[in-house]
Amino acid sequence: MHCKITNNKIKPFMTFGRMPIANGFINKKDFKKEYFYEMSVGFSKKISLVQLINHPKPKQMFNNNYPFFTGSSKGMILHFKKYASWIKKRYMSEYSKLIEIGSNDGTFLTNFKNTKNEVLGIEPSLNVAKISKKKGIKTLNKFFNYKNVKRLKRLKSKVDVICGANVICHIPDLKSLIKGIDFLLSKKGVFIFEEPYLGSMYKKTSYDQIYDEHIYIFSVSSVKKIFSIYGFDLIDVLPQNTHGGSMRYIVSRKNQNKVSKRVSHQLKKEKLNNIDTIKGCLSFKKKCELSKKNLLKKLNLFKSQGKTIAGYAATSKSTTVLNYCKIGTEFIDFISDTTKDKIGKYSPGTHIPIKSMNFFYNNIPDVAYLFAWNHREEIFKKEKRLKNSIQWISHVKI
Ligand code: JHZ
Repeated sequence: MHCKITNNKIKPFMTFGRMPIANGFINKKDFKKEYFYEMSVGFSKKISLVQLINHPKPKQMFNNNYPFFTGSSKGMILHFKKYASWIKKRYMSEYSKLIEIGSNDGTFLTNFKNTKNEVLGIEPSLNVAKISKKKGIKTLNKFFNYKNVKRLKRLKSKVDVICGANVICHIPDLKSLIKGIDFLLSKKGVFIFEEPYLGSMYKKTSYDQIYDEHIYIFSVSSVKKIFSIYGFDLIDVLPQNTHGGSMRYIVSRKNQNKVSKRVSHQLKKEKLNNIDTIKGCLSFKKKCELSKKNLLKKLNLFKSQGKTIAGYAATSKSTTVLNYCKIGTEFIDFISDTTKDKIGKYSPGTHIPIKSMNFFYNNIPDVAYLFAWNHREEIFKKEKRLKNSIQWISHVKI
């Protein structure tokens, strides 16, 4: 077991058992050929990085029927609008060039319409890339890696901003990603990305951030160490509320931009909370085991009281909760979701039927498991009418 970046030995610290593809919502006829792998996590001491030990190949996950659309949350649409205007103000001028890695349905890049900026989205899943193209956004349907990027000769050393959100942790070969960034980025250019934050995951015991697509759970310590190997500085960090607690990282070529005090401040905080050592991993493992025990106790109690339970939002994260805790239709009758591509299918591994939101409103359960706990404000606002008549639960505090 070796670190995907340093090739040093890594310390496995927890297994979640047999896992299917997190976004592999499945038709009944395909149950028998469902793919599983052992989902374990390890810690690379040299770069303080939490990473998956085994995972499916990127093409198994980011295929032409990828069922996650960034625009499925109003809160995220607003977040990306603000993110875009922050980037424009801080790092761009009238004619700057920008590339987004994993541009999905174009939710972020649409904010650059009606500007003179040259923007390009790079997105491997054809179905979502098509939506972005329909919005008039220039989109390259490819994985962002050095092999594909070096073909963009016209943009060599010309791009002022390369960015991504909830996507860099999806890329197993970070070396190739950074080589691609090195090829495209201008001398003073910046690479900005935001991802679920290890510190928030530890704090909330939100172990459902770990699934096949999330190969790495980054922290300020790990990002600083990874990029310094390749001649880049971590110049700023900004905590975000999105996805249950994320961190925005800003990286640039060595000694080209001033390093903000926020970096050393966050590093100190991480040291204090054992986020940069195996100690943090081991206490997280204990908290996960306790969380699983408590959740099963709670669900068994509801069932003994004859209560009905349904899931709200068939998130990728729910695949980890359901498979790790072994929760199937004996507990949860159905999960309702707004995504057309998921409705009518079954949850990966545990085969709970995925239904529409109308089905939920016509079959109001006694208890709703909020799998999209990260969107709770948006959802509770929308479900005001049901907020107090249903008992809402989750494995994290909601
Ligand atoms: P949401 C995905 O994770 C996958 P998921 C990915 N790997 C990642 O990193 C994050 O996003 C960013 C439904 N929903 O955003 C729609 C409702 O039904 O927590 C979607 O199916 N009603 C790229 O899947 C799902 O939730 C609602 O009101 O864990 C999206 O869940 C809302 C707001 C969402 O991401």
